[in-house]
Amino acid sequence: MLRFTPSRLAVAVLATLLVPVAQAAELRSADIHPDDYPTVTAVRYMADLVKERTGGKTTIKVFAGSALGSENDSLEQVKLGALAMARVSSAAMHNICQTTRVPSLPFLFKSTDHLHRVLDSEVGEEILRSCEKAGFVGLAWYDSGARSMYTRNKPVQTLADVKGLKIRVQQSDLSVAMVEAMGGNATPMSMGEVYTSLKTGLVDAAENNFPSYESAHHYEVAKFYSLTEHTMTPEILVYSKRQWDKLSAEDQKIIRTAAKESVPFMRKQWAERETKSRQTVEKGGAQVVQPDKATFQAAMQPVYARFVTTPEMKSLVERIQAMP
Ligand code: GTR
Repeated sequence: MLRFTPSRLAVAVLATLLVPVAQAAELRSADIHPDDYPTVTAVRYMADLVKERTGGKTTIKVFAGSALGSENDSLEQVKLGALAMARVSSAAMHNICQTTRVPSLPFLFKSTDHLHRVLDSEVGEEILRSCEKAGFVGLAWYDSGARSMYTRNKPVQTLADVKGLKIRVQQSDLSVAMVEAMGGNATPMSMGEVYTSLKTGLVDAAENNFPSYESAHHYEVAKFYSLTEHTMTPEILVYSKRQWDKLSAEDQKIIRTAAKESVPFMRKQWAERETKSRQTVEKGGAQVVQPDKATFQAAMQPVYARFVTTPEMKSLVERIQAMP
């Protein structure tokens, strides 16, 4: 009679099937910016912390330079759970998770310090948490400075100069409303289309911070940068709720903590990059103009009436305005 004697190999195979082995996971994160941009270096910094703290078990690979598509494409993938993370402008979340509109409201923050205090406070956390029901775990806010208007043909010195200009804006109702309140014709499109649109004259103007104006080469085709500083829309790092719910509590904690720890790193990089980018664009021929900001601010007031409508939004705005 044949007797089955398990070989050593069979025992080993059986053991691996029965003993739960910690699975190595490579998470993917998307960013439209190039490798050296502070949002990208910050997520890579976070990735190093996660790798170290999980003993190499969990790694995060950052796909920079729009390798995974536009911000809207990435958010769709994150929502479906096909992509773990995306670093996007919070404007890309405006129509998905309405409270993210709050920190983009025009002329809301008194200073960069005020912005940091708000984003680091319970208000910032509340807004991040509010996106979970839409399928996004908000991990952190990153800096994005202030956005200002830049034009191809003539500098914007006063509000009257904006009238009738075709201006590219981010794909958000609030971004459209802000430019319309200034008297411009808003043309929403993704960041990847802006350079060509400015170059060919499809639009007359766009608006962004110095680092994006520089790294996307917009300054080469729209030379007048007017310091309207009308919004301080921050960047946001979101994680797929679908994927999040599959993580162990320990991994969730490691990822959350590492994301938070990447914030001071990012802020330092950001401050340096803002200065450097301004120098680069000025050397490259851009003219920086100081407009009459008060008229811009006054023109934006109707935007509050239209977008700050729910008790939740009103309370967030009041708490921000009351913060030193
Ligand atoms: C940049 C931001 C990007 C992108 C871009 C835009 O400041 O970092 O994520 O949203 O603006 O204007 O589309």
